Amino acid sequence: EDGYDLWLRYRPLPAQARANRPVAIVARGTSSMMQAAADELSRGLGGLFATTVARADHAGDGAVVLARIGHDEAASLRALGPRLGDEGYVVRRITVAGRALIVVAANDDRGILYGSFALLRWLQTGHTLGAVALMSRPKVKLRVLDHWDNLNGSVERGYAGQSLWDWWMLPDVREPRYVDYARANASIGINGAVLNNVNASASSLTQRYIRKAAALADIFRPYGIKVYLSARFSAPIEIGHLSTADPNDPQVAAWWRAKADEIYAAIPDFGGFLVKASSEGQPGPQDYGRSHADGANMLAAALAPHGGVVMWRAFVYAHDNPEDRAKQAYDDFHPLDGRFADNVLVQVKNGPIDFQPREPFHPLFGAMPHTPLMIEFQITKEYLGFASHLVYLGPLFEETLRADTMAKGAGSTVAGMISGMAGVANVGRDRDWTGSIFNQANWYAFGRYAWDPTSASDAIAREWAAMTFAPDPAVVDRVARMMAGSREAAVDYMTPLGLAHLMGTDHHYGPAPWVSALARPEWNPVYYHRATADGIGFDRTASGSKAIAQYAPPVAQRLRDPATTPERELLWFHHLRWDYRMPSGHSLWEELVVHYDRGVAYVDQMRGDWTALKSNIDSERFEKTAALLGIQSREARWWRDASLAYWMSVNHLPLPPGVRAPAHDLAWYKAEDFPDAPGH
Ligand code: BDP
Repeated sequence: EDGYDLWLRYRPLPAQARANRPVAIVARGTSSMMQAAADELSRGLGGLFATTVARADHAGDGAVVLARIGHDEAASLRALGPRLGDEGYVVRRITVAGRALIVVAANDDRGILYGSFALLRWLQTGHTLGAVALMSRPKVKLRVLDHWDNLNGSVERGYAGQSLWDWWMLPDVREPRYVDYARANASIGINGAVLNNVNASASSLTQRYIRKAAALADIFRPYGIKVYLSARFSAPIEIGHLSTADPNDPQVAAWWRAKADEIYAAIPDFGGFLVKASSEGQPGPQDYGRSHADGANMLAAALAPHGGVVMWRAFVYAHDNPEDRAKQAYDDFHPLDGRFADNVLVQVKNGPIDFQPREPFHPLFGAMPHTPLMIEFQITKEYLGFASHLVYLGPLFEETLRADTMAKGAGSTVAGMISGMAGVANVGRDRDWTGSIFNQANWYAFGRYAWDPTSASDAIAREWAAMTFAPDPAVVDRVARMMAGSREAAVDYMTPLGLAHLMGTDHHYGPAPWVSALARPEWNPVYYHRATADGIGFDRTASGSKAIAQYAPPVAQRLRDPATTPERELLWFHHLRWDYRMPSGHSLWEELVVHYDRGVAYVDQMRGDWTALKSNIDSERFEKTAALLGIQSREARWWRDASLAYWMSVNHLPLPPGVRAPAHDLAWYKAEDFPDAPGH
């Protein structure tokens, strides 16, 4: 097995679980989505029960029936309709006219599609058909993958091969892989895909590329996935031959209206635009002295007649913000609350800097009560060891989503205030899609969290492990245990106690806390850690950048004092002396060392766990994962050693007794280079 089948493997269930066999699949409807659901059940149930489960018109005893709620075999479920809303489903074993049926019902075909996948998941995770009783509806409306794919086939921050989209061959060649991509997304409830990089090329909005995007939209449609495009703000100049892209210029607005009309003529259910503007050198409204709201609303007006939305990113920082990069998004966007059009969502990264192994929640959550917000997570592991390190992101998603902004009193969680969730995709052309088997879990977990942001990461890990390997407790327990602490381990060996942005220049691979000479201050790791002979950390209190004032008063109050700041975020908010006393009794320096060593030890433990699973896992997936864990174990040590060597060169402190010295001197680590690193 090479991992191509993801979590949709449908290998035969153990014999005793195959007792109650489904005999046929009956679809009460002819839409392409209903067909997709029935086909998936036929494939899935056929595989799981090691038999052929054919489509039929008559719902005999033992059939699986797909029906709209209140109709046909789902007539008796009518009362559940209001509880399912859009996209929700119910799967029940009911008796209709003396026949025992499994009914998958929903208000819409999308719900039936999701219910079908839920039924398969139920079986794949070791439950029996006879006991099925499922009901669920998504808590978040927009559940979107953002592909940072370029038109030349490369993927920004992609570590799983080239782009899935073969722009050259599209729209004519419709690879089966596109369908499998859509199936995988539908199985976890993802309902949108932004096809191209946020650092967008205007060409993606030309007629040539619209036709190609339309072909993908046609393939994805039966799976409930809408296509979106990243729009380059200066496209009216580059492909429209106007002299300006000023959002207040009527000609510019007219150009975007015509462009939207053209796109909708080819893709009637086009989702809308994702926009990175006035950010990291991208063109935007600020080039013309206009605000983000002016820019977003102009695009929103073009899409509104067609029902499309604008996902406007709040990832902005500029070189003339000398004080603290972490503050800028809030400073730019908070004053605009309530000024965005109804079909604009402001898309905010989970933390205020940039997808670090750990960040506190972004202060815009809770600060934009009159603006629909989307949260953006990175599924691809740009700052987390690329594709090679085993880092399960469930706990990262969970930590941010459960964070209490206190904006409207206790319980104002991030999860409760989002209208959409975007994940920067980690998929590419690798046979296993994501560069490793365990990276598939991050795609999976993202979808499950987008469906229900109050999910528990451990439950998702267990589900994924059962589907991906086997619903055998011996396998699931061990795999889930490996995953559970893997993100914390990466934080420990890379950026413990609230440190951030210490990675190598450009590629963001490996340790480089010493880098200090890059043109813009906020590109340098030293800007973030501020280590001196006296202490370490970024003072964001009133005596420093005052960034904590961007949080609601009860949160800010807690962050003001290092003693009440969560330890995991300590050096994010405070600059402390190396001999600062930690609750453990250790000095800050000793505590840092403990964390580095803990991270390394966890990786070794994961290796041990994996080795113990050898007889339970097919050889191809076993061997590749084992090799990657070997890389991770070496690189966790490298991170630890390079970091300690550097901190010691700054603080001149000895290592605590009994602690292993770095394998090399600092000069050795500084000389490391990675000409072959993706993204260099
Ligand atoms: C950073 C990436 C960069 C992206 C940028 C973004 O390093 O490649 O373009 O975020 O989100 O994480 O726009």
